[in-house]
Amino acid sequence: MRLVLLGAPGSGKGTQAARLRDHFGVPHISTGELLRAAVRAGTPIGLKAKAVMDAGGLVSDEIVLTILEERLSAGDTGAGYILDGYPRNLSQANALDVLLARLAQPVERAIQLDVDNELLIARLAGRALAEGRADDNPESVRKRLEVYDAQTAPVIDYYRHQQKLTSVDGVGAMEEVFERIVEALGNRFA
Ligand code: B4P
Repeated sequence: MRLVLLGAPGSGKGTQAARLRDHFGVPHISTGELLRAAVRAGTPIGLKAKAVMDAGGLVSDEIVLTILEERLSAGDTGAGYILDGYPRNLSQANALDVLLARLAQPVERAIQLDVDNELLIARLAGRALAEGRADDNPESVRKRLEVYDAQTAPVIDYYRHQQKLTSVDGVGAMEEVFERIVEALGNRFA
């Protein structure tokens, strides 16, 4: 199964991707996690990315594509992958199609998690208290939601035009949302 998970910050992408990984037995590849790992490790990429991430902006396409290519070359995606947080703009969506065509692993499906802004803000405020992530402060959250509307929302139409998109209601208990996604994916991947 080769799946892209789309959704605003706080929509549950990371949460559901981890469950889908366990369910389908394919790797969960989160560009946010890869970038946070680079920041923790203090690599040159991490040093460049940190300020942008903390402010709620998008890290440059070039940097993110570099870490994604590196991750995809690990050789564990033969049975598929769950991509979480990539692509985040149309240029990344195009770059991804080129990269995956080269690897003969094109995206099969895209799932969009639909959650309204009020709930997104509440969830991220909860995570700020629980985990203290540097980009979950109110100002950065506001910026991330703006960036999502301006740059990432058009990616939804990109996959709709490719007839790969299914929108799933992301409101409800985590388990309920997970069941909706599995149902949306249908028996094809079970
Ligand atoms: P990400 O790590 O992708 O962070 P995110 O969009 O905030 O989503 P995340 O997956 O963490 O949260 P989730 O919705 O699961 O990106 C962080 C930053 O990295 C970006 O702002 C950007 O700077 C950079 N970046 C990453 N990818 C990039 C790219 N491709 N290009 C450029 N820059 C990039 O969950 C949020 C919270 O909601 C959690 O606390 C969770 O417990 C809770 N939650 C989830 N589901 C719930 C439910 N059903 N009910 C109640 N709570 C729920």
